[in-house]
Amino acid sequence: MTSVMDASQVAAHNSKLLAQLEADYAALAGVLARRGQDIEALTAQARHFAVAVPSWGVGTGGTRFARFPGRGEPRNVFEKLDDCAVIHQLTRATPTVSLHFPWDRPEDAAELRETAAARGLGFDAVNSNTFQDQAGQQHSYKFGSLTAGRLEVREQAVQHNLDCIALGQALGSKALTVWVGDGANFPGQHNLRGALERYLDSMRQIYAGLPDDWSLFIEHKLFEPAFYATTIADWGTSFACATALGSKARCLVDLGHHAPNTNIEMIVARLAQFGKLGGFHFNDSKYGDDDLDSGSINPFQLFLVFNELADAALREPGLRPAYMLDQSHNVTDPIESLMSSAAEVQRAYVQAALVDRTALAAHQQDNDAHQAAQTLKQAFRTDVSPILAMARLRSGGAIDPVACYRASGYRDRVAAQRPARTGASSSGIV
Ligand code: PSV
Ligand code: MN
Repeated sequence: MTSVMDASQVAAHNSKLLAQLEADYAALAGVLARRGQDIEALTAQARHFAVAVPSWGVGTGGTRFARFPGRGEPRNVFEKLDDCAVIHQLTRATPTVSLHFPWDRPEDAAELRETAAARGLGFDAVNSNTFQDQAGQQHSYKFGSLTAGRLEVREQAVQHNLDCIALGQALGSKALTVWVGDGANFPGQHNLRGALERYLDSMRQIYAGLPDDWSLFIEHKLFEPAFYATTIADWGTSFACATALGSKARCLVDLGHHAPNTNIEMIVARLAQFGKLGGFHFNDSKYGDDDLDSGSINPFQLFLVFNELADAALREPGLRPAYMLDQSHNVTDPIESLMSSAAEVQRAYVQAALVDRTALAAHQQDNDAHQAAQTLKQAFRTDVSPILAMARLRSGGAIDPVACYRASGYRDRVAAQRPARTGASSSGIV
């Protein structure tokens, strides 16, 4: 495997922090032992945790007002893989990349697959894109894609998704995520029921093209770019469509795609209960689909999501939802944000494993709401940072990924190799 970062730099970084980490780890082990919990089992669990990096996340994002490019942004999918490899090398928690087509369409899929493998990376779900028009495209998606009133537009959108499946197969992916921005900006613009009927008709054709061992993830989103009625706006519609399509179709929950204050952990519990939880796009938000770093605004919500997942895993040991980040980095170095975000999602996963489920069930049975809530809070308040750092160290990563990355000078090096470009970002956004 070729490392993008010099392994000796990682080793030097770790040796400086090792004594401190060992002391913190021993102290936490003592706290957990008093609660009857084994730190080694938790560290082993943390080492198994993995979340996919979105290829579009390593480029600088923007808003609909402006984009302020970062230094050394990747200019193509191969450079994106280099950045993703740094993230995985230091965190050891991001072994796969989720690609977005046509933004990441390679000329030679085999070459891309080999390059990824050489960097220790594989591919998670591939994402189709019928929310933008591409150069040379015959029919516009201005008035919808899979739901469009005109048959030729729908056929083009279906074909794009089938092309994504073929490309994903060549790359070793096992899932297609479909998010469409289709909807209406005005009451009366289109027939609400008719749009969903056309969507289902299009999705049936895509579903028919899925290989046997593939999944189809339906991603819902409340609003934007449609501001009156989005066709796949909520988990209920997503669930109904996934059910209508068949067992390979499941729902994908992007944390930012709900109205403020929505109880997302309950959505997760419902989807898991009925066998339709396909995966996640992790990010955080305050107002809408802000695409902020995971855990940066509402880490308790993230913990509660993982608390439901931990409960569901006890009921269905085979449950394996796809974990993916989906964020837009406008003011930070994307590599730093993605490393920290992967660790925040991993943190919530470990904290959820700390919940004393026997005590929780007893408090629930006794209608002791206060102690039930405190049982969750105790797990959430536990600083599991030493477990995360030890898991990284033992897996060959960095004790402090951001510090190690900054000391490495990687951004300066790629800034010299990748001259700035104006216009669209390599993420495809803005
Ligand atoms: C839409 O807002 C979304 O969450 C979908 O997952 C897209 O594929 C992604 O963002 C990138 O724009
Ligand atoms: Mn998303």
